Amino acid sequence: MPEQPAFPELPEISYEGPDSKNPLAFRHYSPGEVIEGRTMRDHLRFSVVYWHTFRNPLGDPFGVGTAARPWDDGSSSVENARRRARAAFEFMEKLGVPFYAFHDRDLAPEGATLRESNRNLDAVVEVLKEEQQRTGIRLLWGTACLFVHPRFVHGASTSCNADVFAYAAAQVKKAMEITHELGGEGYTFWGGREGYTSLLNTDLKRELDHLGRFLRMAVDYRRRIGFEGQFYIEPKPKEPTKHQYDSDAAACLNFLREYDLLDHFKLNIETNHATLAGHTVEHELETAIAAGALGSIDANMGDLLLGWDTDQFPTDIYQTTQVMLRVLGMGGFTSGGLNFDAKVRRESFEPMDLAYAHIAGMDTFARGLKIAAAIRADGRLKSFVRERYASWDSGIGAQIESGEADFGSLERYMLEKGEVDPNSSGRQEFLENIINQFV
Ligand code: XUL
Ligand code: CO
Repeated sequence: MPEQPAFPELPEISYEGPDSKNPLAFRHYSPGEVIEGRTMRDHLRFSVVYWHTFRNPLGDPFGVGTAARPWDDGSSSVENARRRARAAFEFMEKLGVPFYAFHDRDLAPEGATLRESNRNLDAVVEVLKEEQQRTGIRLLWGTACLFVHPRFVHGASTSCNADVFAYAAAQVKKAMEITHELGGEGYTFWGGREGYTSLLNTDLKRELDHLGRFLRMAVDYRRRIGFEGQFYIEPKPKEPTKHQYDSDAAACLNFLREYDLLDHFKLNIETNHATLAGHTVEHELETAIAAGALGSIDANMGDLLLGWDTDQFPTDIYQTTQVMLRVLGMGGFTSGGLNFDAKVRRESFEPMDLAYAHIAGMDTFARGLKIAAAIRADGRLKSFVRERYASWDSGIGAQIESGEADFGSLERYMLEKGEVDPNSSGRQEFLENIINQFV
């Protein structure tokens, strides 16, 4: 802990139950409470993101940053970065969050050379290691920032300039090393500028091949250093580029299959990226789960009236219920978790807003978890769906599913039968009302 606390007004947050009016308490997140055989802490695996929570100045395209962060002197000194790391752990410890996640460049300032940047990073990793040991807080995943610096103007591994590919490789190599050193449970690849803004100047096939080559090198290097954390790809359709190659879960899965990388990666699904892609988050989760590839979740939400990645703290109980239904349905997280890739609004600029935002996000997910478990225990939703597909459990349906049937046998079957059995109603409104009974 820093000598002077960074968050003097923040106590350790504890569970006080649904009736508490204390804004600095959990109403639903009771870490030790067991649901479906696991504690809430282990189901939810909350993680604080370093970039938004400790580095985002809260600017927007029309105005400068507003964030008041008294522990941060605003300089890009290594000393400031080390002090910031202590403040981050004080915050996470008081909140009772078990994990965090970072980009290399959030942690430490970029130096004049790669060598200097690496040295800066090592100086901060030293503090992170101490703080992890002191608090027991662990690293959910690390990643490299391959999109802020002007050298990445045309992308990183998909840049038209081979030197940029080389720089990105060197940077990811170091980011993987520090993630490994800190015992990280995963490593994420988000294609910050891996895409294009105009096809007129773009060799799409060549860029995709380069991205495939880059990820293959990462897989090879992971083996070299014995890093066993899970690799994730994080889909996002656009922003900053007009088209990002890892645009949605289906595009990522197709890419990974095409480049024979599917055994080495899972997906990190982010709510607001799903909605930017024109999908619901539950669609993206189900697509990933169907391929056995849901790894982790960047938990946030968007704003229906704004068409960009607003990265808001998740406070929509209906949505967290939908997410937790899928997470419980797949048997829970293994390496992944609920990583709050979310930032407070520009208007919420005081340090305590960071606490209120995380408490809100954690309680909203805890409530979603409880509701999802109740819906599952009730069983009506599941049995409706099972019933809806009952024609596949025996007879002609079972023959089709097992591969026994062919076009000839199906024609014979239908010629004899004449017409299909009547369809039954989809009962959407009836089902929506069942969900509402629990929310
Ligand atoms: C950007 C985004 C990233 C990744 C990590 O929209 O979600 O912060 O989560 O690079
Ligand atoms: Co994200």
